[in-house]
Amino acid sequence: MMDPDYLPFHSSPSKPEFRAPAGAVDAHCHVFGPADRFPYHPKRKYTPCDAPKEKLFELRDYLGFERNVIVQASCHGTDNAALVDALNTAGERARGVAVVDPAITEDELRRMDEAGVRAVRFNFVKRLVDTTPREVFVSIAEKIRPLGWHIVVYFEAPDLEELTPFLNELDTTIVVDHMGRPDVSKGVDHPDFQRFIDLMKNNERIWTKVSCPERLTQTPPDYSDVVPFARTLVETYPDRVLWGTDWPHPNMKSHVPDDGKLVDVIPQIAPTPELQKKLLVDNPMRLYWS
Ligand code: 0GY
Repeated sequence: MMDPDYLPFHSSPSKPEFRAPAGAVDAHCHVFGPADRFPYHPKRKYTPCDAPKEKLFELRDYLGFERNVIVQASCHGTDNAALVDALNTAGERARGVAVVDPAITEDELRRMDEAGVRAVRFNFVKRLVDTTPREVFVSIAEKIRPLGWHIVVYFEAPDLEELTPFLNELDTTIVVDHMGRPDVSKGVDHPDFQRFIDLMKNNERIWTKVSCPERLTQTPPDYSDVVPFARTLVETYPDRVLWGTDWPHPNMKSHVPDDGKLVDVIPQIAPTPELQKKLLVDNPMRLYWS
């Protein structure tokens, strides 16, 4: 049973006005369960509403997208079975980001690679996971190196300063989820967001997802306060940005996002067809499909 205060995903999102370019990739989304086939992890911090692969692929088509990058979420812990099952169904139309235990074998990693996994996720968000010692992350980074995978990191803005040396030591491509979760009430020029811009300036291996206005906004469901943050990153680092719906939007408290409306934010954050193609097609294809 899902948590009593858990908000399920939107049952009838609007059709977006924005038409994504051919081959567009939703580079941040999840599959949850169904729990009777893929039970949630015993150590999870929340129990979501099932969000099975069929619903994700239906939404992909409805929104006018071609491909998904499916990210393992904390409610499934290090059991990537639902993710791998979705990847096997989607074939070339999906890639995956797994969460793994340091004891994982080379064989298990190779099987995930064959299914389409191309990265591991390191989660630093304390409300979602217990703290993982840095040595554990380092040993996972070593293990995935032969496969050429990259690392996706999820943290919140106050953690960035302390995390920066660690991120710079990881000598692989790193993708930061949701722009490092800035406090948008502080504005783009605030030292906190400038620190994030500098991180990307000083380290060309760092990419980010300009996703999650629904979590970052102070004025839901109006996402305009988040637009300047995403647009600054898209215009400054057009070749290192990705976009995703974040469907099915776990742990939303303020409102249930309408995925069509989230797609309609794209032309505000990537105002030209050139920027839109980089964000939605060229960048994710380079990172996940080449
Ligand atoms: C997201 C954000 C959240 C959850 C997870 O792994 C997760 O459970 O990523 C969140 O609650 O902010 O990216 O889906």
